[in-house]
Amino acid sequence: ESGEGKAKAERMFSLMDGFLKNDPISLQKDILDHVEYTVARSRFSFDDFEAYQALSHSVRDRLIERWHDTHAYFKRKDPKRLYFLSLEFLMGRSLSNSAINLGIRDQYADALNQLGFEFEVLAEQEGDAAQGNGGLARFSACHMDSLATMDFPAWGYGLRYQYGLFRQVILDGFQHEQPDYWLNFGNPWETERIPVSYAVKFYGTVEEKDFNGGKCKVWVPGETVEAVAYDNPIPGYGTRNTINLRLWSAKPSDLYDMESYDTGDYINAVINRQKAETISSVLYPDDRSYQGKELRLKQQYFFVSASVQDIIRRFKDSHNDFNQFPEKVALQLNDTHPSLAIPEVMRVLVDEELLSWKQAWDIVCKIFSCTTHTVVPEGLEKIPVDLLGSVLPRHLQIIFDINLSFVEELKKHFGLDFNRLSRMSIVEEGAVKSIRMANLSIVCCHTVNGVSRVHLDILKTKVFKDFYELWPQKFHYKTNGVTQRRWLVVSNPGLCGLISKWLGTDAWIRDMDLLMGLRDHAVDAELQQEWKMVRRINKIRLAEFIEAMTGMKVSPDAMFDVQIKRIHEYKRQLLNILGIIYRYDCIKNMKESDRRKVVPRVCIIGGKAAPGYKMAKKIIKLCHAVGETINNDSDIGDLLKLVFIPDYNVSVAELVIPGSDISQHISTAGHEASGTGSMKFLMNGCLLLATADGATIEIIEEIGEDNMFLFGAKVHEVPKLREKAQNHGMPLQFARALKMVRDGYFDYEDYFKSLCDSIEGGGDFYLLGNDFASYLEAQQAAADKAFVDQERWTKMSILSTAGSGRFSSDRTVGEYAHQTWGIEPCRCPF
Ligand code: CBF
Repeated sequence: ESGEGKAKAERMFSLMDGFLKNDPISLQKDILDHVEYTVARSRFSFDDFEAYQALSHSVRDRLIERWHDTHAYFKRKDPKRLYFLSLEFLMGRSLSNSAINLGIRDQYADALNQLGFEFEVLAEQEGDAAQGNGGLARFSACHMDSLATMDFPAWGYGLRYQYGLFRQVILDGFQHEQPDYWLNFGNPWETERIPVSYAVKFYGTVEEKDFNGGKCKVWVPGETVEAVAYDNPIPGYGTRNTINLRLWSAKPSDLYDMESYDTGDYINAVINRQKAETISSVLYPDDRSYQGKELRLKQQYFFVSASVQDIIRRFKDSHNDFNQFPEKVALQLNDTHPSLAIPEVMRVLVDEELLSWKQAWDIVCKIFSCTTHTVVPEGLEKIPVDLLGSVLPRHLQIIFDINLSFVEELKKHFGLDFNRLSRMSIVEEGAVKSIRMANLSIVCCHTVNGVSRVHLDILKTKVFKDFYELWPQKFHYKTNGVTQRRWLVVSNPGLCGLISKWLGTDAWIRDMDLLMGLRDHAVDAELQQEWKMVRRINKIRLAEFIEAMTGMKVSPDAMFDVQIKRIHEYKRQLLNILGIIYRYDCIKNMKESDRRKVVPRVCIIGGKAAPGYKMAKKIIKLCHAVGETINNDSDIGDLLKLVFIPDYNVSVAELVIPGSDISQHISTAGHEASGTGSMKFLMNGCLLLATADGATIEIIEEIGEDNMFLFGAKVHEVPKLREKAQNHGMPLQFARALKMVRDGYFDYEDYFKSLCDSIEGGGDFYLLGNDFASYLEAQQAAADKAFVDQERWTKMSILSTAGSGRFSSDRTVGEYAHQTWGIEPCRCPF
């Protein structure tokens, strides 16, 4: 600092009280000030929601302090930064997580108590930030938490949707979707940065201009939209580092389009300009296919363009040589959704920064890496050339140019193998000529990561086989992980306390490998007793929640058997429901003496179906229809219950997972890229009933087959079994359960006909029939039997938690940082 600057800074600092204080009186004063001045309610009269708002603002103030310090420090140290680009971030609630990561949750709880409020009750007031669909979006959220905790200099970039993932409302057992206008009640965590805004261009034409004795391309846009930054601080745990998640919101641009004003229709001109806002209005609710939608394309480019402008602006603030760019910048693409960042960086470097194509290309090849979350080629995104050419004409040219050089390279490698060339080309010829976004990413990224070991095998041998043969060194995997801060510390404080007590430290919150220490105590009677107690309290809490949500009373003595995740045919909720029908039928036909031996079960299913996914919606209805019959059958009583939890989201998961005894991860082998739900259950000491798919294969290695209930076909067996399924009948038990659905035992037989048809008659693509017998075996012979022996069950539960350390996102992020991004921690010293 210059002398003058230093003096000014000192004076500013002397005017402040220093950092905000965290003693109970200061916290109370702070909360009351926010009640009075931010929420604008009298400090003598405010309700829980207003108290929540004030409390969040008070927490946010502390986040902002750390956020500023962190960014000033990063600026000073100028480390290589990671920019994590994702179209989806499923953050859930922030209050508890932030207060815990700041290390002042208990201080706040005390302060609130003295004001007559309870921290937990206020935390319940917060709505979920549901800016994403499922696994891929939670991946982004967990990574942000780990990046901050591990002091990595990172930024997240995404889109600030006005409507997050739809709310699921169940009427007469059918799913209905309602918009989630999550901003209706304000969002205290974000800060609008009006000065941080960029013009994002669309449509128009590309013109050639003379430049420096040659030609250059100039994009003359047809529409300009303003991207305004909204910053969301992400605090690390056990560190002052607080990084930023910057989400872009679309606003009409000041660069108004003269043509609309020339019409003289002022009102319509203004209304048209207002339509710009629709770009960031709604999240696409399908987590698998979004082919060829103009709005989707605009969303992708909008957030990518604003982010790239922001990144380049930050780089240029302290550097003037683009050769240094790869030393300072790593860009991570979360799936192919942000891959337009590649032609965008090329465009900015070549057209605006006037670098040569070769210079720009060298930079691009060094800075981009991506993670793919897909298992099947059909899941890969394609954009019709006509659409791309109309919305982003200059980008289409750039992609064609990249492809031209790429195809030349291919010819050198493989000769004129036209089949291979056409499979690998970025441009897909065919009825609808399209750009293959995955091919674009692979060509330009230095590293492509899968999300589990078996996922990488599938990428190498199937999905990206051709590319793997060309560039084996590009393909890697980093098995997914989840953050223990949210999935244990926030959601299961009872178990956390117990773990820390028995390990003699809470250092595991930053170093999950320490959980292995629990293995030494797995059969200790005292720990077993305490473990059971904590788990029972969580089950009682879950039972209360179920009653509040569905009106159904369930007994915490029963085994809670849970499957919560997106509804998909490959995730096989239908297998679960058919298993329940089979169990119901068995109980119904049992003698009284046998009934007494039945382990009572509460089967809990929850999840959303994409609004246009008919089969998934039928599965939801079937679950309700079967539940209706079973739950009202007086022959069955408490021996079996089936509950559907509506509107499954992050905060519902936080409540359900700690109260589960067993959880199902039963996808057809080879279909789940990783699966992360299993990891959350595992940490919480819930036993897994699973197929050997995705990351479960690595979980088995970590905790051993004896500590879970494994069943079903293996990945390598699936193709053969599929052929067999075409020609063979179904096992009897399976056929019987299915027949009950077909024959109308649960009513709605016409509605369920196509569901039954999808598995009968040789079309059982997901191998439900094939796996049914071993599924029942795992449920009855293994799980029921183990549950009766509570000592053994508790040992398995403790060993599950003990073996979950490897599935922390801290491990995943550490691997990405060292092997892919080349970034180092940069810990703010204050
Ligand atoms: O990698 C995170 C998760 O992503 C998905 O949810 C996805 O959106 N493609 C996969 O289906 C999961 O297997 C994976 O764990």
